[in-house]
Amino acid sequence: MKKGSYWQRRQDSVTPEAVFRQRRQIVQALGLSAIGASVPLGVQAGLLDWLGKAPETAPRAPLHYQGSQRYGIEDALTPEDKVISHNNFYEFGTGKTDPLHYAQEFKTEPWQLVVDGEVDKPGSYSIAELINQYPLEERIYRMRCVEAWSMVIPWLGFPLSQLLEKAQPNSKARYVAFETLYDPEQMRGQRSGRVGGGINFPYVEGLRMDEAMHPLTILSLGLYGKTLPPQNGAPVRLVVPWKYGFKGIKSIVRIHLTEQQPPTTWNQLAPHEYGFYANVNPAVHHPRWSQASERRIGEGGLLSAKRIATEPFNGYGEFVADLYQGQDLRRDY
Ligand SMILES: Nc1nc2c(c(=O)[nH]1)N[C@H]1C(S)=C(S)[C@@H](COP(=O)(O)O)O[C@H]1N2
Ligand SMILES: [Mo]
Repeated sequence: MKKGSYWQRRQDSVTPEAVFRQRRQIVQALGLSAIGASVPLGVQAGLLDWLGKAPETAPRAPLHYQGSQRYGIEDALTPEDKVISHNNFYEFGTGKTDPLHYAQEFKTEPWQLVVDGEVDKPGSYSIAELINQYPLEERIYRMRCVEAWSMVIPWLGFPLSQLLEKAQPNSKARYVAFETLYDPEQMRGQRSGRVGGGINFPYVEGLRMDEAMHPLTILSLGLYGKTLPPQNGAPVRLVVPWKYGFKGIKSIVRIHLTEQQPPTTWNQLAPHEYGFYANVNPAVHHPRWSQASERRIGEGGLLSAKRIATEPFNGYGEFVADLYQGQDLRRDY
């Protein structure tokens, strides 16, 4: 990790809320409320992005945090209404707005996060215990979904390394496995293969030990100054900004240190399409689409969403490329 190469900034001068209000006024003035049927499909996504829609979401508590870091990324924040209404959370359905619609009753209290496996000091922690033990900071990170859309999100969290150090990994600990809650009664996507996209739940993810200990890897408990909404993975989720979004497992109940590389959900479902590493890489394409560029959610004009070039390691190469020295990242995709 290079020191002093990031810069700090609290927030964009124009708040997302102000932008949102403005757009609503323009839309009303133009009488555009009935947009849809007559607009070609390719144009609709960008148009809907631009118009926005006020998301109704479960109440969120403000969180205390210290400092805000961007790690070299100067992009404008994605407006909060986009961050909390365009989601991937297959436990609540495969559609981008399914999590917003179906996760609002999700119970995130009480909640216990178990840390066990190859450690000397296993434990189980409530969310309050985590917040009291580890000071939260704001991390403004790009998030690049493997589906070629992206956002810039102000997360609140703390380095995963702090929690792992407390557990005291033993000499066998080479990987870290993560597991989402399994609760079909609450999660409609876990009740049938169709709604949940054929995933074998619970959703599981994994990192190599050095990736898990990297200072950019955080456990997040909030975004935009408040606790996470359920659709973004409340009460605690992983954020690994140089990897595709699917590595950022949501609503975690267990962190398990292992000797062997753990199975991961998308790799199990389609091994030729999704690897264990899943580092953002514009030179290695998904078999069914290019990874050279991405659609930045919430940006672009009325008739076209903004497409930007995808960067190696999602723009975080100066901090993380060293982790993969000597590795062929075309094979280890
Ligand atoms: N448990 C679980 N975690 C998950 C997913 C999921 O379906 N289930 N989707 C992943 C994918 S594909 C992405 S892109 C991100 C999306 O995070 P966001 O909805 O907060 O933007 O969450 C990841 N974490
Ligand atoms: Mo994703």
